[in-house]
Amino acid sequence: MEERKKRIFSGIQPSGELTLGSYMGAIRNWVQLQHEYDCLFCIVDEHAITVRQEPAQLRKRSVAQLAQYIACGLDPEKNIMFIQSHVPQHAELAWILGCYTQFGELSRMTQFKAKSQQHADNITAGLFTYPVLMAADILLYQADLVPVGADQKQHVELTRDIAVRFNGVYSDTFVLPEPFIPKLGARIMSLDDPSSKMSKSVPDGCINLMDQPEVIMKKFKRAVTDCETAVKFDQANKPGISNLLTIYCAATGKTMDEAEAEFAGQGYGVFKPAVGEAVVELFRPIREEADRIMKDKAYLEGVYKTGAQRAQYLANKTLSKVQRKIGFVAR
Ligand code: AQP
Repeated sequence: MEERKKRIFSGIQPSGELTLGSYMGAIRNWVQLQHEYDCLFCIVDEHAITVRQEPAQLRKRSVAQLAQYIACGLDPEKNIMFIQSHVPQHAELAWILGCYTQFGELSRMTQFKAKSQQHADNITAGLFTYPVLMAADILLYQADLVPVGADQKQHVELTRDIAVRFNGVYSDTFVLPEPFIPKLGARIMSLDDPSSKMSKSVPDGCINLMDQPEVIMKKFKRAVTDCETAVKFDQANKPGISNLLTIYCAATGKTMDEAEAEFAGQGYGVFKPAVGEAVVELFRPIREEADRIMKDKAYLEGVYKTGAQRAQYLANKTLSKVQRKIGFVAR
């Protein structure tokens, strides 16, 4: 039998503008990996509603995010690109997997703890079971690899635990996925507060993919650093500068040693705008291409509709197998 190519599933919530964090932690790696793997790239709108969204904004952002994926270099011919809510098998499998997930496991998820503090007035069951839906997203496609930033590692590990448990009860059903976490840029921090992750639903300290150059430059010039002058990577004592160095290296392809040597003795007044320039140049062609693609609504609709059909075909295979194994009557 011909061996199938290894498969990747990954997605981003349309819960805000795509950021430098989403780009460095996820999309940039997708662009590389699309050449070696069979890939599914999703806009996970069902995850986004685990916290309150404004409907018109959610709809607009979901389509804009697809345009931005394509502008970043993801090829809709090569990859399956779709919107999660267009493939109802995600929600169906999530229900089933929820019955194979422990309350205690979900209670230990750090993202749930952080987000329930952030949204203390609206801690929904959906926010709590978010990792089960993520497990369904991944297992539905028998993904081998899940490229994510470091913050999502715990969810991929839980996905594996659920899959191992299910396979143990019903014999091999799911491929066990591995997280793929980049060496550089796995955790980009906020420019306002280098102790917290840059997050698209917390606009302060966030660089957005679609920000205009002057906005990017302003944000970098204002970035929080320290009261020294040396441009040196030192995570513990210089978290702001270390974050900026990481961004600079990821944006330019330079090594940390090269970057430190380049700014030796120059001070932050030179370094911060240089990081800004590097990001401006990295994002400029993406922003221009995304603006162009956004004007072609028919093209985008074609991409997400075709993507959903192709995804449903694969999703159905797994879902039917699962339903049969657990004892549901065939439809
Ligand atoms: N700051 C970051 N550094 C590196 N990687 C990051 N990712 C997100 N922020 C950073 C990675 O990008 C993908 C986005 O996933 P998501 O939007 O589905 O979930 P998230 O991790 O919750 O992202 P945000 O920006 O923090 O969104 P909100 O604010 O809505 O919760 C993932 O692969 C993530 O690891």
